[in-house]
Amino acid sequence: MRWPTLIKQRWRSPFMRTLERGILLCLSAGLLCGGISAGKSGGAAEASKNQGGKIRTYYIAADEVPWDYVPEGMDGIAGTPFKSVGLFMDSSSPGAKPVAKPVPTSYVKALYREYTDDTFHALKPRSAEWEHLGFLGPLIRAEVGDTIRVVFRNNGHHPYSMHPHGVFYNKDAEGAPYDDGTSGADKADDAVPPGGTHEYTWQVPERAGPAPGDVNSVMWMYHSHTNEYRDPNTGLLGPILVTARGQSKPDGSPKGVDREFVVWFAQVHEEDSWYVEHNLPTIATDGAIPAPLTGTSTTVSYPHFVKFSINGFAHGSMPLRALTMRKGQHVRWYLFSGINDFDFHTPHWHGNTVIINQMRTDVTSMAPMQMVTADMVPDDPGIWLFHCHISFHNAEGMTARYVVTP
Ligand SMILES: [Cu+2]
Repeated sequence: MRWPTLIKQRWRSPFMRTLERGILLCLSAGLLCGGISAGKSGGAAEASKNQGGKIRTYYIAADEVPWDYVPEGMDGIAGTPFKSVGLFMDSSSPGAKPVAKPVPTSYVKALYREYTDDTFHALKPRSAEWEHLGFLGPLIRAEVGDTIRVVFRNNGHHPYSMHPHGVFYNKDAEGAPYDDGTSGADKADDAVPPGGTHEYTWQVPERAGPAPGDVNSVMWMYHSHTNEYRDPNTGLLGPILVTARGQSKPDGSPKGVDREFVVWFAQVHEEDSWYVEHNLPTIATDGAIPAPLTGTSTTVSYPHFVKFSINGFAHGSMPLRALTMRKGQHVRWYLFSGINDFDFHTPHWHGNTVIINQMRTDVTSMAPMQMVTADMVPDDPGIWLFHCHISFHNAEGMTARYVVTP
C-alpha cells in the first residue's frame, strides 16, 4: 500500500474516528462484562498502612493552555528562523498545483499541571532540572512500597481522567470508562466532568518496581483515558518514575544516578485534539495535504497539523539548557512513544552511547506507548544531535540537541 493511500485511510475526520472508537469500545465491553468482579475501593491511608511506605500526594489539574511547538520561532537544527508552511489544495480547482501557506505552530491544548494544594490556586513551579518535560505533565515519583495519591481537578471543557500504567489501582482509580462490572463510586474516576475533582490512589507494589534484570528505577506513564486517543493527542500525558525499595535518594531520584531525562517521541495529531475546531477551524475545507520530503522524493510526509515532536518541542526547539549534563555523570534517559498508529520511533544519540537491557547501543526502537530506559555515562563533550532516525520523522521535526559539558 502506498503512503498516500495509507494516510488517506487513517486521516479520517475526528467524528468518524470517534464513532469507530465507540463501536470498538462497545464490542470490547460486551466481551468483558460477563462475570468480571470489581476491585474494592480503598483510601491512601489504608493502602499505605498495608504496604508500610510513604504517601506521596500530588495536586494535578487539566488546564487549557496554549502550547507552541517551536516556542522561540527558531529551527535549532538549522540555526535559522523556522518557516512554518503547509501545502494546501484549492478545492475549487481540483487540478491545480498545491500551494504553500503559513501555518501556526501554537495550539490550545489541555495539559496536566501541578499545584501546591487542593485549592488549585497556585501552580507549583517546575524546577530547571525538569524544564525539558515541555508539555508533559508533572513528574510523579515513588519507591516500591509507597502509595501515590493524586487529587485531580478538571479545569477543561471536556471530561478527562488519569489512568496510570504499572502501579496497582482499584476500580475507583483506573481512570478508564468501560463495562467492567462496576457501578456507583467505582465509576467516578472514569470521566471527571468539567469543574470536577477526583482523588486517585495508586499503590506501588514490587511488581511496579524494577525487575531483577532492570536498573534501579523504571518509568511508567499516566494519561487521560476517558477518550483514549483524543485525550493524549490533546496533551494529557505524564511520567511516573518508580525506584526499587530502599533505592531512593532524599529527593526521590534513584541512588547512583546524577541526572534523569524523560522524553516522549510522538507524532501529535492536532486534528484529533478536542480543540481542533478552535485551533484548525477550517480543517474540513482548507485542503491541507501531505507533502513529499523533497521535490523528487516519493516518500510522503504528513499534513502540517501532525506535530513530530519530543515533549512538544519540534525542529530542535527544545532549549539547550534543558538537556545539559556533565561529562562522567551517570545519566538515565527514560523514553516513551506516542499513541498513534505510526508512532514507531528510533531515538538516536549522536556523540555518546547508552546501555539498554545490558546491551550497548546508540539507537533504540519503540512501538506506540512503549517505554525504554537507557543509561549513559557521557564521555564526549559537545552539542549533540538527538533525533528519531526514521528519516521523515527527522525531517518533520522530531529532533533535539543535548549538551555534554567538560
Ligand atoms: Cu520517529
